[in-house]
Amino acid sequence: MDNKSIATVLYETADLLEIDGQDSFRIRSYRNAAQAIENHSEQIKDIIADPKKVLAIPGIGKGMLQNLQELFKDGRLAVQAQLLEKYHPSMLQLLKIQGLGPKTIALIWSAYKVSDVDGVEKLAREGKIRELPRMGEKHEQKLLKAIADYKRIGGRFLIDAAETEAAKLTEYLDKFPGIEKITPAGSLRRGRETVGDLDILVTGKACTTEEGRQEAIAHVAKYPALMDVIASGDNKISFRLRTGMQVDVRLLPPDSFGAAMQYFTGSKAHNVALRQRALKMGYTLNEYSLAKLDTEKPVAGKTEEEIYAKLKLDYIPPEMRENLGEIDAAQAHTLPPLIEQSDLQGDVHMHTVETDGRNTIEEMAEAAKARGYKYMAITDHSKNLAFANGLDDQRALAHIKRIRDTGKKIDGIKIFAGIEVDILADGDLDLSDDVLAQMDIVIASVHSVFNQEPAKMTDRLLKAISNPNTSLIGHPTGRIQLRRDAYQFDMHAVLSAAAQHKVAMELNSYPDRLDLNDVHLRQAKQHGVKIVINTDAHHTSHMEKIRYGVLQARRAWLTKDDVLNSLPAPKFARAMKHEWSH
Ligand code: DGT
Ligand code: CA
Ligand code: CA
Ligand code: ZN
Repeated sequence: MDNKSIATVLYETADLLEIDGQDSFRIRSYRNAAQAIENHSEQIKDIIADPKKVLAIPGIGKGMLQNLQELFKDGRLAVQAQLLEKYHPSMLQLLKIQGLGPKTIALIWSAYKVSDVDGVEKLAREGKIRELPRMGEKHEQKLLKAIADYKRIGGRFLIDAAETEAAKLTEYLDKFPGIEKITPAGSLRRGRETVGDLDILVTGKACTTEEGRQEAIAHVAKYPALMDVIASGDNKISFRLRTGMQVDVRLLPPDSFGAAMQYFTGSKAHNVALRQRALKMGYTLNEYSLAKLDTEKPVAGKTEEEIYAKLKLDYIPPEMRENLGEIDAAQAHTLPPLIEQSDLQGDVHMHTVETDGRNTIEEMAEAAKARGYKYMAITDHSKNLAFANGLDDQRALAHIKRIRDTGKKIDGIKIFAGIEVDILADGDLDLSDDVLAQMDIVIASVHSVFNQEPAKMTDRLLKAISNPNTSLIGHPTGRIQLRRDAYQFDMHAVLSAAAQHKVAMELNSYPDRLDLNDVHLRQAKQHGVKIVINTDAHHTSHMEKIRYGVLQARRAWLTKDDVLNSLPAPKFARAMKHEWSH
């Protein structure tokens, strides 16, 4: 259990205690401890055996120490478990709704004994929330909107969160003797930008007998981060994690593993098309095997490769399985060679302590070099982003000098001096043209005034693109997944202008950004617009997020030729000055 998971349990317990009407001192002690642990640099799991060290953390007393020891011993807190039993685990879902705090939830519970999202929505629709003390029609409307928002995005998770949960569960499952192979399938394997639920497939000796499967399922049910079991059968268990994420674990005999991988990786649309093809060829295809239609004799099932081969198709990478032409291309042997992470020679959107980053130029450069990059760029913010301590003309010039001086001192990696300059509300760039002209790379980004009329936003972007200093547009749609929608503009007009001016579009690898997304990337490619895949790293540890960007690029069928930062440094430098050539 890492510090974040511990903090989550303590925060939840505090909320449940509040719903239960317990005294505020006790509630506060849980919140304080959660906050202290969340911000503590050392992992509690590494010091739990040494009570003195744990007690030295401000906000943690003897009672909380006992709680932590219990959490590590049993994987849960008895206080929390009892409260969840009293109010039902769905209470934790309710707490996730914006603006619906423990006090209101307690009020609703005491009046109506309702503790789930659908139940509360029904009460609000029936006008029963406004009848509660201190509540009115306005509260009720706000609550309905919050529930709608929650339902629209609440069920989905960012890809990195899904990946982390899958890795933790895999580590746990791996400890069970009869389980030999564990693989995530579903949308996570296809690299979708968000994930609805986790689909985990396991196989091994335990999966070959009824008794083995039941033992394995019992083991899964004891997973410490599990909140409640939704359904459990002969070869499947579905459950919800404390984080709210839902998981399906399926147990399969080794002979069916490939068929199951194929089926549960999806997408559903890809599967439907593939099954139609199978039928035409005289086969049936399901999660157990590809079999002869007439004799039902299996002809493939152990691996995905043999299934695609039997269907006379080249192997289709999971990221492409969306029924967007990949089956025809696989038949015609024209699947493109998708870009790979190892094709990237540099990461060229990074921040340092000069603005809102956490590391120095040197530290970022060493980290980029350690990743094997041939080049990188430091691109700090401009002055319009005042809260990030953005650079004015003078500081920007001093900063690029520092970047270039650092570059002279560090061998083995080329450091480009750049800027992420704000696109102001009227489309002007935030720094003077002669300063921008001295940069190796100019990333122009919108960071403010997101709610312009679409026509105005389009003009704003077109003006930024036509500035001769602009090399690429940073996170071009401005969306923050699960939190903020993209600003509205005419993508077609913007991509046409980008192609004309040879201004590239960024694919920002930050898991909550991931824009351009797969759909827009495909459009960009059709327009002949080149892409740069960046991390927008604000810390050396962020550079690894590049893989999420690469996944989206692969989902859009991009190859090396579409991505400028797969070029060697000199050609890349020219591409940032509008000379695109591969
Ligand atoms: P998600 O969870 O919403 O992010 O998306 P997926 O793709 O993981 O969808 P999920 O979890 O409902 O199902 C996992 C895979 O199982 C899906 O990608 C394809 C397969 N599958 C599910 N339902 C059907 C179905 O009705 N027909 C077929 N052919 N395949 C299905
Ligand atoms: Ca899924
Ligand atoms: Ca599923
Ligand atoms: Zn930015």
